[in-house]
Amino acid sequence: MGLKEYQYKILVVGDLGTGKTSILKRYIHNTFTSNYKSTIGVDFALKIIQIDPNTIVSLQMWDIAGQERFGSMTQAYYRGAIGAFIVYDATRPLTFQNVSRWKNDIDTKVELPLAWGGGSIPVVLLANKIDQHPNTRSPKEMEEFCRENSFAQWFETSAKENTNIDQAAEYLISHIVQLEMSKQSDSEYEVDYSSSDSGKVSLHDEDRITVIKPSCC
Ligand SMILES: Nc1nc2c(ncn2[C@@H]2O[C@H](COP(=O)(O)OP(=O)(O)OP(=O)(O)O)[C@@H](O)[C@H]2O)c(=O)[nH]1
Ligand SMILES: [Mg+2]
Repeated sequence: MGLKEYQYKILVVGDLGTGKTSILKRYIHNTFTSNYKSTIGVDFALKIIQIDPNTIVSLQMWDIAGQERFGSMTQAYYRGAIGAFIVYDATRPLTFQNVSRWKNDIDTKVELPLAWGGGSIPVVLLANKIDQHPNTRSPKEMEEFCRENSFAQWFETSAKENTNIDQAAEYLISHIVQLEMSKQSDSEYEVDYSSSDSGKVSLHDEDRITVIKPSCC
């Protein structure tokens, strides 16, 4: 049996300074810095993981600057995404207030491929910086919020202390893989870099990327 490779574009969005870049740096390079260098436009990073002996998943993580706040550019950045993280800062309640606006922005601008049945992409909510401040919302409130706003799951994270970053990523990836398996049981979905629709992504498609840097870090 040949090696199957899936490629998923994952968005990381949320307000300015909530820790999106730090979460990606932790996930991909296992590093952290307290220096804040705000992302401009969009940045991206790649991570390849083997989920079983025959399956490789290649993740394109799109780190979208908080300053892009629901702006006209996000539509271009979101295109072809198959999952997302929305990050808020547990030390700054205002960043939680914008979570539903980010969710709405994603829901109105990107859909799962038609081959997967369309509909909203799975989104996982991250309450970051819990090393600095406990999440002010109880698990019950978080669950209720996620149900009402159609989040797939939520996690309390710390990029600084490496809390729940891998777990959140694993959750989202396995959720996407399950979606793909359930929707694609008849016709197998193969990665194709030549087309921009149905979740396939070309990093060189200038229609969709205005600012590209070689890596997020
Ligand atoms: N204590 C603590 N600080 C964090 C954590 N995550 C990020 N930070 C700090 O928060 C600041 C902002 O982090 P970034 O990762 O740059 O935030 P961002 O969401 O990418 O910000 P923009 O690119 O401007 O949208 C930096 O000083 C980080 O060191 C965390 O889990 N704990
Ligand atoms: Mg950033």
